[in-house]
Amino acid sequence: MNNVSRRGFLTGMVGLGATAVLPSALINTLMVTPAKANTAAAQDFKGWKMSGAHWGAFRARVEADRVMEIRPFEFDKHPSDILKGTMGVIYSPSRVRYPMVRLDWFKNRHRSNTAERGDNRFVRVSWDEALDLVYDELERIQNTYGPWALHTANVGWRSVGQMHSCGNHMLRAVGMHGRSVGTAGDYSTGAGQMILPYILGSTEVYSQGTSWDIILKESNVIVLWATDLNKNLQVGWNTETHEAYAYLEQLKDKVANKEIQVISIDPVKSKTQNYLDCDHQYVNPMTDVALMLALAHTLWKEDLYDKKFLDLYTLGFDDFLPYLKGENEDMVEKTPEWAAPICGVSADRIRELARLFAKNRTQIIFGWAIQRQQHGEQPYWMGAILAAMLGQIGLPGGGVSYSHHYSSVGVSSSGASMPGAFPLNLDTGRTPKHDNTNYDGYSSVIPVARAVDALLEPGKEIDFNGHKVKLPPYKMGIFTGSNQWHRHQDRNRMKLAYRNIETVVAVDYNWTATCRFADIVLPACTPFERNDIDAYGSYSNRGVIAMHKLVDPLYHSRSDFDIWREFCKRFKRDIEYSRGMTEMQWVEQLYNDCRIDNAKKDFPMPTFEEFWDIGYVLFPEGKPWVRHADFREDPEVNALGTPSGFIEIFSRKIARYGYDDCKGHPIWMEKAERSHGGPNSDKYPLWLQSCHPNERLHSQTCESEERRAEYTVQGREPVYIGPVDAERRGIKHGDLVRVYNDRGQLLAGAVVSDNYPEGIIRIEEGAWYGPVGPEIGSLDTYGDPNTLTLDVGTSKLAQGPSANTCLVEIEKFEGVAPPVTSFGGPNEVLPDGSPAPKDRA
Ligand SMILES: Nc1nc2c(c(=O)[nH]1)N[C@H]1C(S)=C(S)[C@@H](COP(=O)(O)OP(=O)(O)OC[C@H]3O[C@@H](n4cnc5c(=O)[nH]c(N)nc54)[C@H](O)[C@@H]3O)O[C@H]1N2
Ligand SMILES: Nc1nc2c(c(=O)[nH]1)N[C@H]1C(S)=C(S)[C@@H](COP(=O)(O)OP(=O)(O)OC[C@H]3O[C@@H](n4cnc5c(=O)[nH]c(N)nc54)[C@H](O)[C@@H]3O)O[C@H]1N2
Ligand SMILES: [Mo]
Repeated sequence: MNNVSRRGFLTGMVGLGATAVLPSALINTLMVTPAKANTAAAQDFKGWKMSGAHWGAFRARVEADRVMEIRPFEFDKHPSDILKGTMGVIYSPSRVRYPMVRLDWFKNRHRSNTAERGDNRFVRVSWDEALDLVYDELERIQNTYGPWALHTANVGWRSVGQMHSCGNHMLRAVGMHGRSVGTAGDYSTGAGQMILPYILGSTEVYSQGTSWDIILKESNVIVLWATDLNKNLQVGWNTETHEAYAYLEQLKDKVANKEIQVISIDPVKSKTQNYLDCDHQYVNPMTDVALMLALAHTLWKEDLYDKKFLDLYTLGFDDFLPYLKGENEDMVEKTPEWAAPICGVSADRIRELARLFAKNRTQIIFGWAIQRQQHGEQPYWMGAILAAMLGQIGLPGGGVSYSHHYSSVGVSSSGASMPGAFPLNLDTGRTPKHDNTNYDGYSSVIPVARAVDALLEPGKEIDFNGHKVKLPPYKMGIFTGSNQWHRHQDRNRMKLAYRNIETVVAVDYNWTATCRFADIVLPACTPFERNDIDAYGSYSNRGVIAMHKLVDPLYHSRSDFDIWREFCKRFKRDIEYSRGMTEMQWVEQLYNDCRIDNAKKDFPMPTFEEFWDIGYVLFPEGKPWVRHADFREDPEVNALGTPSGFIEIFSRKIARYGYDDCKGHPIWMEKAERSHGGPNSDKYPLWLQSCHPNERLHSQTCESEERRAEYTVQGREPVYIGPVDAERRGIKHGDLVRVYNDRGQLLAGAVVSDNYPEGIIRIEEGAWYGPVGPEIGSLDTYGDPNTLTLDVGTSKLAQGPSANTCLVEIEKFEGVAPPVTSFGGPNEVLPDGSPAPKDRA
């Protein structure tokens, strides 16, 4: 999700949010004294610098150009432990120290032996050499092939900071040179963001949700459906405030006092379920649609559904009902008795839940993992239908949400404007050096998760959201601010695919597997080695944060801005690229533009100098807000963005596409592989869920040695397993294990936990890939779950990633374990292949 798309949704949201009208005097107080903060603590930070990360704002004590200590920003009352990994990112032994070129590429350029990719032998070059190589390659690509041969894959969790947003820098600079193949969608919500505009009129996944104040006051029942708030609210798209945790504390009290009943519908006992000590409703993995259909069936059969709501606000219930009744498609009635053996919830319990939801003010809250699986569109659609049948959409504390686990959604927006970003597009009227729009019949935009397919099935035509996409067999890829060799599924398939690509450029500050599998690696500095500015609170718009440069760029690293400006010198467009401005001039301008905007909205801000000195500006909380309330109030005036303006239970538009895996209404479909009696479970009985890490942000901070020491087992990534499955295989807590299927194999360290029922294990995504060697099938020495995951699109509609559709087996590892190869950077060699001397500066 690049900066533009996510902020784009936010801008839309701000318009809907309430603008707080408060006396200026109060705002001024809030500007200088953090609201609700421990002000005594603020005094201790004299001389400390301020910065921010996805995992929170912080203060840093710096001495003699070295960061000595990091502490959470005093406004942050629920700082995340991920902060503990920050110093280990800066001072990681895995830092990219110099521009590096893969040995065989150094010798043979684009005709290199691509099967050697991943052997990690690299030659050090100067910055000038490296940027010349990148430039020469781009010239060659544009002259020999054209824009279809270049893939710019910037979509990822690049660091916070509006000025240095590294994807923007790469896209603007490379865009000045020539056009390329871009991406649509993202790995987070591939299926969700495509399906929900047809059903509810917006992506919903990136929308502000009903305020927690209101939920806590009005809801009697909260259904946490596949969502782990306490774990996932640790990070935000902009510098995270962690304000949502204050509401989770209140919710915990209300659960204890039996004021609100919370039910977590999840195959595992989540961190949130444990924290709230709320009800846990087990469900077999990937079978939620069957459970939802049976809930809907009960509501219909027992006449518990809201006919008036369906009449006034929805379309197509009558087209859906025959499927529920078993009068078409599979001719099976979707009774609780039908669903029970599929989803593992008893028929009586299903009826009980349906009655409970109908009788109470019920707020359904979905997470995103449930759509990161095959047919991931279906549970979201069926969830909306369930909420529509309950008739509470648009009521305070009722209805359905798809975003409350993300970036403090549900904390009311202040209504203030946030700073803009360094532009990613060319300035108006400018064209690229190679002004070629001829893609030779290939698509210029491909679904992001199908980028590996493009290399393996060149020219293949696929369906995507109502149109055809012809996959371009691109020859060169540029990665920045994303770690493709963590985020994408099925490593061995990737290895094969990458043999078909001539040149890969990676820009990063730490030597990820994406660097290891690249040809030219450019060392960026970390966000803590440059000056920047960021929004504080992605949806709450709580304030603006200064990101003071803590130390100078380490080794030979440079800021992304400096890297791409130097690149642009090669075709004399560096002044145009930077608009002749320095880093600090940009930071100041982004602040001042924001200040002008906010003055108009009666949110006064101090001068830039004052702001930079204090380190932050804070705005007061906005008014609580109810999602879809305006639509409920007047569905004609405030029509939804769906084709009809109503909630679409049946979508004529999707039906017309004629897809077999996403029809006109939600359908229960079997998966390619599924545990608990589903396909392939005889051979591989365990479902591997690769949820988002509690300890990290994806692959970020995995490079921190101190942080890793806190959670690894025998130096390997943990695999969480239940006691029954562990005992059956003779596996004990702390054992080294091999996890495998037909797609790959990895080593991990067993953590036996009661949170995991039989047939379910977890390895968190983002564990750094460390193969023994470049060969296909090679053992991963550390525990990247994407060594094992399935790489298929969710459906013809969204083509999203299906990481959570994955079966494996696990065994105790016997023998001598190979050392972990993931960390510590490249094996530096001289051009003749001999080891480079260790002591070079
Ligand atoms: N199996 C499985 N796979 C998954 C998921 C899953 O649930 N299961 N989840 C998916 C999801 S939702 C997501 S969002 C993706 C995340 O995938 P990514 O966004 O690719 O993951 P990150 O680890 O955050 O990678 C960001 C990279 O950018 C680098 N970086 C950070 N800041 C800068 C900067 O300023 N400049 C430069 N040049 N580089 C920088 C970091 O060092 C890091 O290598 O993973 C997806 N993959
Ligand atoms: N600490 C931390 N927080 C993060 C991130 C991070 O890397 N670290 N990443 C951020 C990003 S980019 C994203 S996209 C979000 C991801 O947010 P999500 O995708 O919602 O997060 P996950 O942790 O993968 O899964 C949430 C829950 O879904 C459950 N689940 C999985 N499959 C099923 C199923 O088939 N049925 C049911 N009922 N439940 C299921 C899991 O057991 C888990 O408890 O998190 C964000 N927050
Ligand atoms: Mo994500």
